[in-house]
Amino acid sequence: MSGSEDRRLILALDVYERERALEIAEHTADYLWAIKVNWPLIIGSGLGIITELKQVTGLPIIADLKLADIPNTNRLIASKVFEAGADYIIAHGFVGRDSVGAVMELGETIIVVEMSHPGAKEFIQPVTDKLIELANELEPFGVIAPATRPERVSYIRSKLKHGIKILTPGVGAQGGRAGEVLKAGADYVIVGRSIYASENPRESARILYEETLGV
Ligand code: 3DU
Repeated sequence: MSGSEDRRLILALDVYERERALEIAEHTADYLWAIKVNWPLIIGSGLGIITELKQVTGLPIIADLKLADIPNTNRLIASKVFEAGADYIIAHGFVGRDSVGAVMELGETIIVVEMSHPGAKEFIQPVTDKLIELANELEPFGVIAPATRPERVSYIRSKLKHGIKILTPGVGAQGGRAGEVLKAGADYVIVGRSIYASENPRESARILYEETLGV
């Protein structure tokens, strides 16, 4: 196993229950770069789960809130979430540079430039170029791109400023493959169900981690 700086796997911990979340996090932490927390876990366990996951694993925590509101509301939400210990917040870019900027003023931000589900082709993909331009201007920590479409990840990589990371959900349950999307230019893969809903989350995380090595 390598140091955490070499790890490229992010666990999407989309369970409701605090105990289950902490147990899965503890068992898989050795193979992860970070843990991503989304609404299901925050609604099920409260915001304090961010603080606890950090304490238990020592890993960075990404709050996947997909913030998409006016600057003031984005700011009100983001300040509480960063206060709870989140290291990164995911925000939508389509709401405009002022809304994204409000989050970026408070901490490290990740902007959605394209999503992984089929419906992303309806409204998001047509404006991906604009969202990439926004990211290049604001220079966030990273962007979200679809692991289900490696050719789109290559495209986004080719347009994105050097240094902005690409994080890709959609590996496993949604059909994307870790090795393929990393080869296409992703920096990190985000995996939820294939790890937390498997018989043995630690072993599933290990297999995925091995797949990310040497790509
Ligand atoms: O499909 P999975 O179970 O591996 O979970 C993927 C996670 O990533 C989940 O939290 C989902 O809300 C998030 N996500 C996407 O799946 C696709 C996106 O474009 C953005 C986030």
